[in-house]
Amino acid sequence: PQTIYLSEYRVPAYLVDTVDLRFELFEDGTRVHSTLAVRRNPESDAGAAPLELDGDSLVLESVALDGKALSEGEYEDRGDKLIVESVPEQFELSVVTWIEPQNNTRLEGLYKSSGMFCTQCEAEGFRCITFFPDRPDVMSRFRTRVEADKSAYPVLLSNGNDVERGDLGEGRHFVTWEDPFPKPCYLFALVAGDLVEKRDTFTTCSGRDIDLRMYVEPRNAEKCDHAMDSLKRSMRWDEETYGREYDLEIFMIVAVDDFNMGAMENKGLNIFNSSCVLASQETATDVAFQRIEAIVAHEYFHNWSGNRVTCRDWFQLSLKEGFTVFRDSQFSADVGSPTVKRIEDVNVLRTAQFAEDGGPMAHPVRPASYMEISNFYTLTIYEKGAEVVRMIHTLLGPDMFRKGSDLYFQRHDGQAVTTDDFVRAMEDASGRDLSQFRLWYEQAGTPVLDVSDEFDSGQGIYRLTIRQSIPDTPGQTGKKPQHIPFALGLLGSRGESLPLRLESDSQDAPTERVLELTGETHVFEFHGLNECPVPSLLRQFSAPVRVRYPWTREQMLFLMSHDPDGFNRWDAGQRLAVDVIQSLIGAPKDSSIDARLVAAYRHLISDSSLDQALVANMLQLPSAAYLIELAESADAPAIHEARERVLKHLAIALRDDLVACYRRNLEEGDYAVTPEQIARRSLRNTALAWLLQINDEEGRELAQRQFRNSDNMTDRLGALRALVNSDYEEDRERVLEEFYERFQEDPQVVEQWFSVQAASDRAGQLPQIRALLEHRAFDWKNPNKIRSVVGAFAGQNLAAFHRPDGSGYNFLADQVCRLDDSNPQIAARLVTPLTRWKKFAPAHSELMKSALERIRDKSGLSRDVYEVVHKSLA
Ligand code: B3K
Ligand code: ZN
Repeated sequence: PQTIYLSEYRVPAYLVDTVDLRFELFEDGTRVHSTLAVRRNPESDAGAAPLELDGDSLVLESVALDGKALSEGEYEDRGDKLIVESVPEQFELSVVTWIEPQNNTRLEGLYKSSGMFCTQCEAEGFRCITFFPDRPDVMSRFRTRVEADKSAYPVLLSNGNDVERGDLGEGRHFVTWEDPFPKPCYLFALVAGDLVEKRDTFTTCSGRDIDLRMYVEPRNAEKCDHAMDSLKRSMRWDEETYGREYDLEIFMIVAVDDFNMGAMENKGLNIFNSSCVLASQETATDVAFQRIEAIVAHEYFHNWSGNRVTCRDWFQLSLKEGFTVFRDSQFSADVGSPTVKRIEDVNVLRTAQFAEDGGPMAHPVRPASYMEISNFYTLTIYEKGAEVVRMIHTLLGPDMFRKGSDLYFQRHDGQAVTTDDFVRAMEDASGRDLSQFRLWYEQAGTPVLDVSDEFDSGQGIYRLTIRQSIPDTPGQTGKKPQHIPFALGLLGSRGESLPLRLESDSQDAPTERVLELTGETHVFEFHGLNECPVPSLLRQFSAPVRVRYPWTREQMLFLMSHDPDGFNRWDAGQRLAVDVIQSLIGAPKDSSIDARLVAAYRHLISDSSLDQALVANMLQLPSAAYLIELAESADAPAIHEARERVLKHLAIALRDDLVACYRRNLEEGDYAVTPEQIARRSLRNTALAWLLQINDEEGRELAQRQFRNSDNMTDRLGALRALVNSDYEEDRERVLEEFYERFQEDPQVVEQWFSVQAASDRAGQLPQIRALLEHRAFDWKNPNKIRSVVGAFAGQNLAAFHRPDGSGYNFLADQVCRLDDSNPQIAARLVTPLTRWKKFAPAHSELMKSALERIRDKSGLSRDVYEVVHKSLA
């Protein structure tokens, strides 16, 4: 496969002003008629170059130029390109292609999912529909006519407004859609199916009534309310927070079962993975409710950050993704608990994005090259990209940031631009110089901050030294220091916040500051202190960096209960738990566990005056994945064992407190997804999980009762998970069976049922995983099912995946090879755990590497998997 370089970007030689599409949908294939109004790009120096259109898996039926059919000598069909050698300055090109959506298992372009037609065009799926300059800097106005059998496909949708509809005879009908906004073809969408429609309206800030419509299969009609409410909240929030009003008369959401990712922001017609949009109290957990709200918001926010202002090329992907993730996380923080939202985001970032940034696929937020763009929809582009925008927000402050975003939207409305344009708008609006800050887009790798301190009691000066370094990553060495906002506070011995008096300061200094690190080393002196303070570093995780500081356990315990920054309280607790678990890795079985950890957890569990949402998060021990990420040479089974030991130790010591905590959090009114109720459910389910780790009979009874009687999926699944992960083998079998019996008709619930098993070291050993793959509810064509079994096994069931005999690795390699032919995008995603082979102790890493080599040697490897595997082995 070829590598594409940012440095080779050239403006398009031809532009397409309008696109007229006509789809004839049939059961054995689809005929696509396309007419493009093409003209030479005045900004291109390519002159009278041949016209080149992208294509993939198309059967070309005819080509005509200005209404005149071209004969075969007048164009060249190379499969991946249609080339017309000589074209006038301005012309109309008509192309007819034949495609087979019913056989499309890659789920890119036009395909079928449970009987309906749907599309996925980002990044390069439109070329699987018709020949077209498939690049985001070609923006066109689309008119789309969809024709299909009326009884099988009563609903026919595309972008924009429906302008015409009618019957065609022989039981067929058509609808024509017109999208007034020029857009790149990756935002094109088409849906045809037998769907029910849910309607609502939203009145915008300027008083326009927007038609909101959700389209789902009839059996899902009752699972739309939450998404619809989330949509209305998002629309209001974007008006209030960013001054962004919706621009079309209709906004549509469609749910489809077979989808490669979460959802897609097609103009006016968002398409969602069913699991990211459908919810009811009985079938969706709190986590699912929150995820749906966040994804609905994310896709909606793209209407401005992505659609009205789009990307010039795919290297700029984070322009829309990083910014939109930042926007959706602000939204979630505003409608829920800001501290908890920050904790969740940082957990993902530190566990998974840091691992990516330290591994063989590490790349900058704005990559310089790629082979397959689908592989670059990564945690770095999305989450680190969002952190970069968050840092701009921190450096500029909310008001200047808003001025910057206003300027960005106004200046670039209707354009395809770069991350640099975004930063420039922020600079121009605020007057700040972000030239060094731009390195965050160019340099890969997680910066490390080595922090040391000393207290000069004679002068009352606390001296903080911060040294910055950025590790080498593939293809990048000798990096320059970056511009890092570093928020901190200092605490006195009674837990009080001390004034941060930098030398030059007057008397009333603030108790929190954002220091700006720009050089390799900085020394900060804080004056007027009577005692050595306890530093609270990197509050709110103000930058995506690793902080190294020689914390003592006393300091961690102190911050855990005194830091006014909720995020840092949680972080101190995590650090303490990490420290305790790490000290037990490979230690003798009878080595003691620090009693202060137990005392700290007891305090958290029993003091109900604490913020319960924060407590619910503080009780979660650091995940095995995070502990692996922190390790130099990870011994996964030993890490898993040490973590389990600590958990059991805590559960035994706190047994009575856990039962009391469970009972205290039992009562609540009608089910609602509020931070308070989420915290209660989380606390009681954590208590259950812990009690079942120590075979507690009372816990077992509580779990069984909760499993049968709960009125919501959070509690039912919590009880199921606790029982499945216990030693009560008969209970495990029984509840799994009962659960399946009850919910077998609901794919979203069956997915959860699969992943509870696949992620469990009790229910998810290899023979059981193989049995799940044979289960009648499993479907190799459905990405959600694959993720819930194979993905959950390799990503969450670390004990089983990292078995010393390498069987877990080989299993994964087999599944990747199997999927590579049918769905390369999903196959390439599944490889991820193996790409981390260098992180593990030699016995494991050798076996992981040879599993990768087996994948590499498969014949006819897709470009997607090729890139990941070859870069990982390099
Ligand atoms: N923009 C899409 C992701 C498309 C992925 C293509 N492989 C969803 C989103 O980020 O909103
Ligand atoms: Zn997005």
